[in-house]
Amino acid sequence: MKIRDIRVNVTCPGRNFITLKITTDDGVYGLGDATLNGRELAVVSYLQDHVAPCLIGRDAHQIEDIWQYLYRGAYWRRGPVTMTAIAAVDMALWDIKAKVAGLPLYQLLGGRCREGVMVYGHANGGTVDETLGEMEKYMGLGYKAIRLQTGVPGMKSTYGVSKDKMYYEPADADLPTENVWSTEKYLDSVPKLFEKARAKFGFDHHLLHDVHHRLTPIEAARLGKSLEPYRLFWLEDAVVADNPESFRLIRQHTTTPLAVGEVFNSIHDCRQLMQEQLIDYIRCTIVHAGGISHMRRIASLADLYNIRTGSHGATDLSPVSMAAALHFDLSIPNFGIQEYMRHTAETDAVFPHTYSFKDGYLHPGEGPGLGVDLDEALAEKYPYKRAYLPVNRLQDGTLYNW
Ligand code: EZ4
Ligand code: CO
Repeated sequence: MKIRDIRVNVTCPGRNFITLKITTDDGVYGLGDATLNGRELAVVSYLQDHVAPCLIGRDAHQIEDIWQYLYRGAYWRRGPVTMTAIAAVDMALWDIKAKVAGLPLYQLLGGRCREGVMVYGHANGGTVDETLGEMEKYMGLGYKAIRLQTGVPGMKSTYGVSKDKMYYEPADADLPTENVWSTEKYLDSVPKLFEKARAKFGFDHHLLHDVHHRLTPIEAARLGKSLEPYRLFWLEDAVVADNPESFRLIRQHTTTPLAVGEVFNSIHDCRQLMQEQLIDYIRCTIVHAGGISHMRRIASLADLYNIRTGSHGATDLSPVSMAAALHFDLSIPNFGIQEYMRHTAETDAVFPHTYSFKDGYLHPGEGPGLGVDLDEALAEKYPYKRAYLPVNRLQDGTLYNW
């Protein structure tokens, strides 16, 4: 079954998505997400100019060989652009294989290990009370796990607090929006949010929080310690993980579970954090970490150290990624939780899919393959629109992590 055609679809139904479509000489096609938020066209070129010419005529069934060919064959290893491009090919080939087998993808990955995929939703608001009102809505929708983010008094904007209550979209401008950050103000506000949430709603729901890489290790240690009474499911991206040893310091001070990895693209980014048991959840995601084939390796390594998965699943990961994540999440023993940020109706219409939400769990559906399609005629109506993530500056103007 030879690869006959490779196309890269670019569409912007409210936000940009890049989708790879691989078609075989039998007429079977598979889809792969290739969206890298704010740097989309770099992956488009990588796929069109450098990957597609090498794949035409290859056997679509040889998923592992093609993965190795693209990874080793480039000579230049790793990196978000390369690993996103490889991920898109890998996802599309798994989709093809499962379609040919006539099975939902999770069956080819070893079958289901659980009934459904527990997801967390995103309650946020400008004030603590507004955030708790949103939390109540998520509880009403059946969510078992909810991430809480709230505005910081004295700061105009912060990560995770949206203008639109239904959807959160940080890549909001033609040039990067400039935000101002104060660690001091932030550190005062977070424990108050969780104290009030537990006092009001008790301990029946899992609660999560995303620091979005904004603390130093000792600040993160202090935050983790101050949140211990509220028993978080996890504290996410407490510090930048470029230096994995930062987590050693946090670990020495707090039992609040730690999650990291949404910007990782390789098992080598995870290795030391796992082997030294410095984290509890690994947030790598199929689209940015080399596809299903590479994520299986990451999850297997994590399992050796009692680390569970909690894959990134924000709106910049397309429904193709979400479907791939659900098949993967069902099939691995050490799944923890899956992030789930709703897409808009426009996005859902461009990517018709079989996955569905019920009582806090997502289910991939039982059709063959990933269970997602691309409506190309509709996609064409939404041309690419340049959009950047914001940047962050300290109050004195120093550029900081967003
Ligand atoms: O900022 O996906 O946990 N989720 C996140 C996301 C990221 C965006 C960046 O593209 O941190 O909201
Ligand atoms: Co995050």
